[in-house]
Amino acid sequence: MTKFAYINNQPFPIEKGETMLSFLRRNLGKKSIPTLCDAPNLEPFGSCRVCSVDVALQQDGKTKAMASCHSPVFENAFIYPDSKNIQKLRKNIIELVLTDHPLDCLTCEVNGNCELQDVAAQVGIRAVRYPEGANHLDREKDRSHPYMTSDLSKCINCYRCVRACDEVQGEFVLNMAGRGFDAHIIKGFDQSFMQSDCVSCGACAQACPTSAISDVFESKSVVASSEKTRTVCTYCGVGCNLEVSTKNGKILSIQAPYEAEANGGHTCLKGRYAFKFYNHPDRLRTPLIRKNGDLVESTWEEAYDFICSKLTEIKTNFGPDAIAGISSARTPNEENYLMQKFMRAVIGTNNIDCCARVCHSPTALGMQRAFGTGAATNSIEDLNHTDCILIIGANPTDAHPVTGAKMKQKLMKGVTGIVIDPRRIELAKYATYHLQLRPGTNVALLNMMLYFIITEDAVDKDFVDNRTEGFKEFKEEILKLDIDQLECITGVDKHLVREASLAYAKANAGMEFHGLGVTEHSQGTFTVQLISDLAMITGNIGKKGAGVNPLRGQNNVQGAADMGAQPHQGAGYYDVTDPEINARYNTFYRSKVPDHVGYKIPEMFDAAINGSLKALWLIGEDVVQTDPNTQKVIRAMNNLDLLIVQEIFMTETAKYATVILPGTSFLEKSGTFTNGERRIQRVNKVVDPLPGTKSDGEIIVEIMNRMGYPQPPYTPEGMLEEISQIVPFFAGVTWENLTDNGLQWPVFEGGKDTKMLHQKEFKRSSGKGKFTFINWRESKEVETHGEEYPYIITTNRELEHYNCGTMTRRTGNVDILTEDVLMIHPKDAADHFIEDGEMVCVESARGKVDIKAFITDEVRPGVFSSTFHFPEIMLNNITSDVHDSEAMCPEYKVVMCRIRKSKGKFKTKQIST
Ligand SMILES: Nc1nc2c(c(=O)[nH]1)N[C@H]1C(S)=C(S)[C@@H](COP(=O)(O)OP(=O)(O)OC[C@H]3O[C@@H](n4cnc5c(=O)[nH]c(N)nc54)[C@H](O)[C@@H]3O)O[C@H]1N2
Ligand SMILES: Nc1nc2c(c(=O)[nH]1)N[C@H]1C(S)=C(S)[C@@H](COP(=O)(O)OP(=O)(O)OC[C@H]3O[C@@H](n4cnc5c(=O)[nH]c(N)nc54)[C@H](O)[C@@H]3O)O[C@H]1N2
Ligand SMILES: [Mo]
Repeated sequence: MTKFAYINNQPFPIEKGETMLSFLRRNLGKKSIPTLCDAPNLEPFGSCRVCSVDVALQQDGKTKAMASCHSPVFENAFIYPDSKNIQKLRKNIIELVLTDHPLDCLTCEVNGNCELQDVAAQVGIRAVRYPEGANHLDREKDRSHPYMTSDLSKCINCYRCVRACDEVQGEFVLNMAGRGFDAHIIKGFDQSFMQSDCVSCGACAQACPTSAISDVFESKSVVASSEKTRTVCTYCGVGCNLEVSTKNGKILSIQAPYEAEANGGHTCLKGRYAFKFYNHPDRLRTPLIRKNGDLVESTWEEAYDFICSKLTEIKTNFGPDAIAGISSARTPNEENYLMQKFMRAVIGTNNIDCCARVCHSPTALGMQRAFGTGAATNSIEDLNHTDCILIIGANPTDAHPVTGAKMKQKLMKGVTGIVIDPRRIELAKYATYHLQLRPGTNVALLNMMLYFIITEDAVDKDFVDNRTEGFKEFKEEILKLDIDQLECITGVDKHLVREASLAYAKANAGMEFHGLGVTEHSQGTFTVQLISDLAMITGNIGKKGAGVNPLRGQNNVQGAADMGAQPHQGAGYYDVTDPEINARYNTFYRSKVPDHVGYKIPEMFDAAINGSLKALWLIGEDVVQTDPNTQKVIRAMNNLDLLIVQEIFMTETAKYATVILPGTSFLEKSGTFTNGERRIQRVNKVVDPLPGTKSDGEIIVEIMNRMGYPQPPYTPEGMLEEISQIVPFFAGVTWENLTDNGLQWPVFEGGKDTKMLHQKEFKRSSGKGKFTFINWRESKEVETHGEEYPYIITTNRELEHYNCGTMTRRTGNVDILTEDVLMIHPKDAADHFIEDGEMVCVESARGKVDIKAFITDEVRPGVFSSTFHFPEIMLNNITSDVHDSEAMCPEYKVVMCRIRKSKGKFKTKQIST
């Protein structure tokens, strides 16, 4: 039965769990009640009392002032939100707050939106009666950080920054020290932002209602009077929504919209602050063509003519399969769709791939085998409904920081956490179990878990019987395993594995997350199949708070594969070799599309080296820096007749190009990105393209037309309409109905979307999930090189830098993290007389790199870890081109190496920002 409460004696229905404030704002409007200490993404606090309202138990009865933000609304409450008494109370509070605040506050033009000013105006305060009350106006400003600054003379002790740091990011850097008049905000042990453990997410700056903590602004422009555009972040697959403030075509700042479903008012430092690359002097601004060995500026006309005549010549002389394309998961769906269409319908080859190959291709394949669909089964929001979070081979607080922060919050509040990682990642510190396995032994470890779940009778029999197939054979194989041998292989205590498996199996709902520590291995696809087995055996699929959730890497890697930027499946994951599908594509594209599988990226390089591949068109992927075995990649690039690089910066790969086409960044174009939870979101153009550049979509369309294929001019609306006709799970997607929060595919005609997959049946032809047993196998890398190179080096990522780093190295992030380092355990360091900060040489069968040692017990003895963000190091000089046996994802994570002190002196080149 509906319950009512009264506002000014008018009845309004109450919703479950509402506070008085949310009840009042829902019915009277967002701005109806002034608040200071309250913020949409923080827990109610009830400290400033500005939100007070009069409440009586009966109509016009005796009232009591109550802070509405933390008082639950109750049935038959009579609320008087603007009584005379309340108006006076609010004025008094604000006046006292202002008394302890710089006196020019009411007239100052701060760079952010000043909520205090707004609230003062709203309650009718124009002057302060007791100016001599101020006691902390001489506080020092903190100018240590490239992005955030504090001027605590403006602080009103509302605790919003402290709570944002605790409740949103979970970093606990900010605190209130002192008592009474001396109460003041401190960072860490009374340090500066830079000295403290701050991760620069900016949640405090966004939360601050004055500008006591704020973003650092380049100019004095006033953000409040700027234009605002909503778009989606270009970095990782979380897909944070951004609200970008611009003035006169320049970006001033970025905030996180509170109502964004993907990130709810939060971002990391990349999303919020690392945008200045967009108009950096190093941006490519004109096409370049190689003439007599040098890259020379050209017009777009010349570049197009050159490309079209070269491609035509190669196609005529060597056939369409002598040409290949690599599409960019950094660019929108529409551009990826066009690129694969160009390769298939205009050139006539399936030689098209994208960075999913080196990333989550095993996820797509493994999950397709087990469930029929290769995408995350659940939504990130499900973290609110889970009892157990299992994270294998992923490091979310660095690589997917907004999701990582949510996980951290859950783990701190008592949700069971299981981390399976050779490194002690940040979340391992909050988890219940950390299974610190030897790199390359996931299959053995997951088999141990599956063994215990079977032998300890923790199998969800109903789910297994009704929803799956292949269990009987699977179980027989699992029971044959020798647990002691697996314990030895993985290096993880079997008792610990047993406990962790039972904790996951017995949770009401257990949610699995995985990353590259799973996929970038020779048994990557098999590991994903075992992860799927683990979810099925425990019935953790098709329900809330559960599922298999790959943390997809690039902002649009899900989308690039959905759009068909892969050689075996076209747009919508249709098998290119199926004659019926082929006929469908032929009709749709009005062109003959080949029906044999094309080259995957590593096969492209092999073909270039052996001379059968002549031309490669590469959009937004720096393969020389990021693909394994750099010297081999360089050989491939050098052996091509035509290398087209479409980029925003002169990357390591672009240096080998025959032609360079200057594209535009996400801030200069419109389209859609699909995040890791299948959410298709609108990317809206924020600023005009830099002069001389063109959007990637426009470039592809112009080349299509010049090659004789009529493709209408690029618009996101038009492209989505075309895509929705061929990609079945986009059937109901239109530019308009995506609105602000996007839609999660499959999207049906009419626009209904899907938060969770496989609720009733799986997408495989039998409708059942498939159990598969896989035995662990030592990597060839270890077998071949283990003796000569006894250490393992694996890769991780750092929060501040993104992949090849072209973008983040051209922002203030480089002031926070300046170089790649080698994590080495104290024991290994001591064995080789290596001191912290010394240069070491790490050598593998492919080559060697000089890198600075960072001694830490975050890694286990025998295992090193590093990053690949800086071209001065070029870590991939040592990685191997051994691949996942099924999906050909490189085995970046297990590289055998040896180490010695290095004589080399080295300094990272600082790019001026
Ligand atoms: N800051 C930042 N964020 C990023 C990126 C970035 O470069 N910087 N890149 C984006 C991209 S493209 C991707 S794909 C994602 C990647 O995000 P993640 O999947 O989290 O990637 P990594 O940190 O490379 O590897 C994850 C973890 O695998 C562990 N690991 C290594 N070997 C093994 C093993 O054998 N078994 C297990 N269980 N674990 C192992 C590593 O120690 C590491 O902690 O991040 C995205 N987000
Ligand atoms: N050792 C080691 N190596 C690895 C990995 C590892 O774990 N270990 N991880 C691998 C993984 S998972 C991945 S995904 C790859 C990532 O490797 P890359 O895909 O090469 O890396 P990104 O830095 O994401 O850069 C892509 C390029 O796109 C450009 N770009 C950005 N936006 C646009 C745009 O809108 N248009 C155009 N034309 N260009 C644009 C950027 O300037 C950048 O040069 O690295 C892989 N390499
Ligand atoms: Mo990736």
